Amino acid sequence: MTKLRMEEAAHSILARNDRGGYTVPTDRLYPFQWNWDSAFVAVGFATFNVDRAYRELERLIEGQWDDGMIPHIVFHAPSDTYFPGPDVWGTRHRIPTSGITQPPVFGMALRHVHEAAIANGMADAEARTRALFQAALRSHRWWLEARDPEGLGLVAILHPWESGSDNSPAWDEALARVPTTTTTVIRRKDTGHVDASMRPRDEDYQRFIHLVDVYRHCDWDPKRQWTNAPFKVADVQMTAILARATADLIHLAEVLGAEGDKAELAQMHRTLLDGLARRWRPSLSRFVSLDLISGNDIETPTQAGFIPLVAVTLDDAQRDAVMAEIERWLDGMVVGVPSAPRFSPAFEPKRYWRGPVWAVINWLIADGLRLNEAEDLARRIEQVTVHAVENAGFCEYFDPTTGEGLGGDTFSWTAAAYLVLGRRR
Ligand code: 9WN
Repeated sequence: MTKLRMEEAAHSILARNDRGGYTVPTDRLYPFQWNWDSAFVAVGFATFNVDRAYRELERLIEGQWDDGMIPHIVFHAPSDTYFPGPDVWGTRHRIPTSGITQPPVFGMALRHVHEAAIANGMADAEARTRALFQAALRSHRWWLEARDPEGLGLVAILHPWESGSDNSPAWDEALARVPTTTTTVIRRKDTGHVDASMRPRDEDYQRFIHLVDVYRHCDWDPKRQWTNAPFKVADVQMTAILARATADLIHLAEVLGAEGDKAELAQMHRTLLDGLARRWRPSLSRFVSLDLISGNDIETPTQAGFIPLVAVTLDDAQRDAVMAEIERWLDGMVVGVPSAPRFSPAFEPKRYWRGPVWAVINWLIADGLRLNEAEDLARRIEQVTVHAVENAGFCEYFDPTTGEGLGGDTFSWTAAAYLVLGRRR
């Protein structure tokens, strides 16, 4: 297919997954609005329809809680093709939502959408950006208050689903402490859409739902959840995305003339950068997350270790080390960057977040490399991603050893990634 045809195909996937101003990740497997998927999708929309890009973010914010949290799923309309649905979460927002969150790509997306709107001379750009900026600011305040109450400069996830990298091997040790008992009957739907060998195991789901049960019993109160959480990891991927989104909001505060907000965001930004700097491990050539229950570093190699590049300026030695490490992960792969490297005992090239390649992760890694002046490697990763989509289609993720497309197909964020990265060629 030509590049133009591919772009048309990407547009039609976004149109097909549109449910009225918001986009589902893919039909049936994920039939609601997901938080970070929508942020990436908004950037994709901004390449051809800025009004629709704003709409995506505005509809996500309909789910924002009064305390500032933006939930990981907004259940705008019922569907029985996904588990766990609203009845399992038992939250009490104006519209049904889940009770946990996801990486705050929102602030990064808002800056992109705003800049596209200004470039297009859109008349209501400033008013729409201003409203979404305030929503983003409230969510960043929530992050620091609710998820870094001890002031580490690192924000914690209380559920693997919050990381967006659900059953990453990085969570294995911490998740093993979570009981498999649940008070909720588990009725998985995912394995009816996708082969079970690509998905998390039943035991993982029992632990995922145990955590939901615990937090529902805490009435979704952030302080009670923090005290009772059987899983608590200060995640470098999450913290890096929050730090980068904070930098993007600082830029928007300047543009909007919001001086007070800018000072507050600048303070948050310094705190997060200090926190991230402490997580660099020269012996591993990457950043590592911290298990807040055991107090141990999580040294298991996953893509998360490279995501801080989107926020942090590395010194020369760090940059050379990261580049060499990424090259090692790419070695022998048909499509990189794998979510876990082949040399790791946890590597499974087809199973969710334990080896496969995600286009949006490559997008973040490439952005981080470019920010750190590793232009050639950034371009290579972008090109490999674009070719993977051209060869295998707009699927959820790719087997790094073969390039085969896996998981759900006609995937919204893969279409968005293609639109954005395809133009960088
Ligand atoms: C749980 C929608 C989401 C992504 C996540 C991905 C997967 C959900 C699931 O799908 O998670 O949130 O049921 O497996 O891991 O990153 O946002 O695409």
